[in-house]
Amino acid sequence: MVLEILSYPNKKLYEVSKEVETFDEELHKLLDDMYETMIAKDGIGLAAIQVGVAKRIFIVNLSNEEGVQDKADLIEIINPEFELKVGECVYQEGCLSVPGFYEDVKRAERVKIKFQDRFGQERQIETDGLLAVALQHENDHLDGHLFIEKIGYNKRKKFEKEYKSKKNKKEHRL
Ligand code: QAP
Ligand code: CO
Repeated sequence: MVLEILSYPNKKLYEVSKEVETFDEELHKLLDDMYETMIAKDGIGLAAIQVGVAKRIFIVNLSNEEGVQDKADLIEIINPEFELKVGECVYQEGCLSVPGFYEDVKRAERVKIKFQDRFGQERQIETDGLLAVALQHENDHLDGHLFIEKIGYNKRKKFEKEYKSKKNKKEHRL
């Protein structure tokens, strides 16, 4: 089932998500619906809070070397904890909850995270590049943060201007 994605400035997006304690059918259904929603909206990452569920869950599905977004590469992350963050990199980010806006964000270059899979099994990933960026972007959602909070003052003003202009156009159409 494709779920509705909450978008800026929905207050729910600023909530801090809670740890998952039960790895049951309901969790699996949520993960499956999140995947369907992310694919339907052309995303590469999605956190549960973006579909209104305040649980520490996100998914990431990057394209492979052939440029194919293969479900075999889907990563489901529950209760993540960063064990290492090193270096610095800048990547142009977007977010399904901030549609149509993309901006450079500075993050750690290499990360190591410890997390649980859909069965509650403990896992680890150490990575860099786009996957490291995606893990940090999605993890921020669990603490109620959006990437637009990490951009510089002038870029934030540019975002607010674009957002207000879009909102005005929408009101005009009514
Ligand atoms: C987070 O972002 C991310 O504005 C996932 O109109 C960002 O899937 C991971 C999207 C940067 C790594 C690097 C955004 C789709 C999708 C839009 C997304 C839009 C349609 C964003
Ligand atoms: Co996002």
